[in-house]
Amino acid sequence: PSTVHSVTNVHRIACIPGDGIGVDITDAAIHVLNTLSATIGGFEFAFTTFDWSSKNYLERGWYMPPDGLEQLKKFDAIYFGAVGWPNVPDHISLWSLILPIRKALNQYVNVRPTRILQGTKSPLSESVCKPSDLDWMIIRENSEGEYSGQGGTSHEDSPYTVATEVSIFTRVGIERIMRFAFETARSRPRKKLTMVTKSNAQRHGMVLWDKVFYEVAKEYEDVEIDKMLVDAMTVRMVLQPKSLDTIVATNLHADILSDLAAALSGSIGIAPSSNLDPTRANPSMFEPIHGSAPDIAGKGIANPVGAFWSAAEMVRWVGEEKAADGLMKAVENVTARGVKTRDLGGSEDTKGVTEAVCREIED
Ligand code: GGG
Repeated sequence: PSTVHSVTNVHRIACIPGDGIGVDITDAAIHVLNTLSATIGGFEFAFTTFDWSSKNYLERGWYMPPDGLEQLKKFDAIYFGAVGWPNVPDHISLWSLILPIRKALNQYVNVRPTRILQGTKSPLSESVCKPSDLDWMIIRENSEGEYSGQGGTSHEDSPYTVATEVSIFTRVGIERIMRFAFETARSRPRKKLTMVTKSNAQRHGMVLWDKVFYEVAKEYEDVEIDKMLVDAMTVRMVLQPKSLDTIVATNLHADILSDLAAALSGSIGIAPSSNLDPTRANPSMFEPIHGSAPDIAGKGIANPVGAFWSAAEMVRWVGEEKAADGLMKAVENVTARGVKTRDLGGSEDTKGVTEAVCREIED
């Protein structure tokens, strides 16, 4: 008799639940991912959880141990919950955890897809935005710009305090994000890329940003392009959502625009993000875009959909395309049936939505 060998791919995942509802939704995501691998078969996840949080910082004085970044390099991907807690200044928590990880692991692209899921609604009226009108792919530069961390403060605690926050834009940094954005736009049906800038007021970095955009555009003649100032862009997102498809913007601009995008698609609770090292030399990191929401932390009512969508993007990145599609289909079947948390107009809690998604995967 012949022996049948079944091959199981094991994907090593570092989990950093972080703070507040980050813990609630990471638990939910792990449960769903385990259900997914057990149901589909052929792959599994080996999760290692790291308690790198503001609680840790308040008790021990550090978020990550000194070799934390080296530890993360041993994994295939990182799943991140949220960071931020009332007793720790936000710039300390961000600069102790999430920003060093993005920078050290060369995650220079942040991808933020936005669309209206079945059974959910945009706050925009139907005359402006039918469900199919809002389908955007926001590409955020994730390594430099306004988040370069350069600057300083002098004459502190005096009326003459001076603080500088230096935005750094490099040709290499701009070129690589533009190429990623053009490739993304080319891969989508509409082949359309809108570049966001503020080069009328910011006359150095943003002018270089524009210049490199038009240079790279010459390599992508099949992609339709346009340019928007960031202030006008907010208006266009609200009044003409259908006119947009792929969007590329700086670290700060895309951070702000993607929160607006999430709200226009129904709730910030559904929005996913992928921090990618496209070279794949380092693990990429997947996290919902929402923060730690201390006011509802531990109450079991956080919306886990952004966490599931981020998990689906992670599953796709590690090569399990079919499973990723299956997970997103399960999530949308659940929202379509009206099983939703309160932010989406439903009455379910985190556990109710999570169990419903698991049952949908198993069916
Ligand atoms: N899960 C995302 C999170 O914790 N976000 C907190 C935040 O403000 N992040 C800033 C950023 O994404 O740059």
